[in-house]
Amino acid sequence: MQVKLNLVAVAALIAAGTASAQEVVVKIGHVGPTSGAIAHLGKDNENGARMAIDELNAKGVMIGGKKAKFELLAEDDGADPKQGTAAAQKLVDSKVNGVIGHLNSGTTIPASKIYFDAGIPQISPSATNPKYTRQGYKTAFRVVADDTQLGGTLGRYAVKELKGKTFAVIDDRTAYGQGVAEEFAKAVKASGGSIAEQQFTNDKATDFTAILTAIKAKKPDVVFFGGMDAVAGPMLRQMKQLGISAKFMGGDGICSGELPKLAAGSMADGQVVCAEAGGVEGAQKAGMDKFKDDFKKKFGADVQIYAPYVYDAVMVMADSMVKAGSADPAKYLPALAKANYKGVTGNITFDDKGDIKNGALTLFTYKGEKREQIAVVR
Ligand code: ABU
Repeated sequence: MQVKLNLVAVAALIAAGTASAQEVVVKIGHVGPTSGAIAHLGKDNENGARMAIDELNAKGVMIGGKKAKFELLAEDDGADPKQGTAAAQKLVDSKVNGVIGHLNSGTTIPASKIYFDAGIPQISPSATNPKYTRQGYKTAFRVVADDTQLGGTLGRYAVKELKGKTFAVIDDRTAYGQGVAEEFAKAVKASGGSIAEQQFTNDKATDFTAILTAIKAKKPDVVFFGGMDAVAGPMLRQMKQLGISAKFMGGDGICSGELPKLAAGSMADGQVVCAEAGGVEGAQKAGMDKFKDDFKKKFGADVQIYAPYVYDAVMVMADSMVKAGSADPAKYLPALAKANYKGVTGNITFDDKGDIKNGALTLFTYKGEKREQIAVVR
C-alpha cells in the first residue's frame, strides 16, 4: 500500500515537472504613483499594464517553444524619487524580466541606473525629461516624445497660434516640471514672445496666492505651468478667484481627463491648452478608440492620459521576447532595441538612445469639461 502511494506521488511530481518545463513565467514590473495626489494617473498607467498582461495570457503567447505565463508585479512609488529607487530594487530582487515605468521623470531617472546595473530592460510610457535616455543606458527606452518636443511645440503654438505676447511661467521644481517649463520659455523667446514673470512652487503645494498675485501684476496673455494636474487644478481655481483670465497652458502632466474635476468648474471653454506626448491620426484612430472603449468596459473608468502607452510598452516588450525566443533580459534586449511594432499608439521603433522615432504630440483644449483635440503634430 505504502509503495503504491509513493508511486502515485512520484507520478504526480513528474507530471507537474513536465507541465512547468513547458511553461515560461515572465515577470513584468510596473511602477507608478498609485498613492498620493496623482494616484489617479498611477492607477491609469497600472491598468494599462494589467490590460496588456491579461490579453497576452488570454492569447497564449509562445516564447522559445514554451507557453508564456505573464505576471504583473505592480509597485507604488508615490511619485517620490526615494520610494522609486526602493521599488526598483525590489523588482530587481524579484528577478523581473522587464519593467514598465516609472510614471514620473523624477522617479524614472534615478531608477534607470538600478535597472541598467541589473541589465533589465525598462520602458517608460510617460516620463518625458530628456535626461532619461541620455545617460548612455542601453536598457532605457521611452514610447513618448520628450520635453524638448513638448515644451518647444507648446511655446511656438502659444506665440504663433494663440498670438500671446507676454507670458508667465511657473514650475513645480520636479525634473519634469522644471524641464518642460524651460523648454517652453526658450521656444516662446525664440518665437518673439517675452517672459514677463517666472515663479515656482512644488508638487504638493495647494496655495498659490502669492505667486499668482505677482503674476497678475504683469498682466500676461498666457500662464504656463510645468507640473501635474493635481496642482494645476487648484491653481486654476485660484486664478479665477483672483480674476486672472489669461490662457493657461501646460504639458502632458496637466493634460488629463481629471483636470476639469480638479479645477472644480473654474476652466472657461478653450482657456486651457495642453499637449499629450503622443498621438494617432487617420487610420490609426480606430484602434485607439477601441482601446479606450475596451479600457472603460474593463475598469469602469476613462483613460486619463498614458494607459494606452503603458499597454503598448508591455506589448512591444513581449513581442521582443517572442522574436528573441527568450524572456532572458540579455537575450531579448537586442530585439527590443530593433523593435518595429504596430501598437494602438502608433508605430514603435527606437532611435539609438532608446527614444521613440518620429514621436507625435497631440494638442488639446477643454470644452464643456471635456478634453477636445486641436491637432496632432510631429
Ligand atoms: N511627462 C509628464 C509626467 C511624467 C513626468 O515626466 O514626470
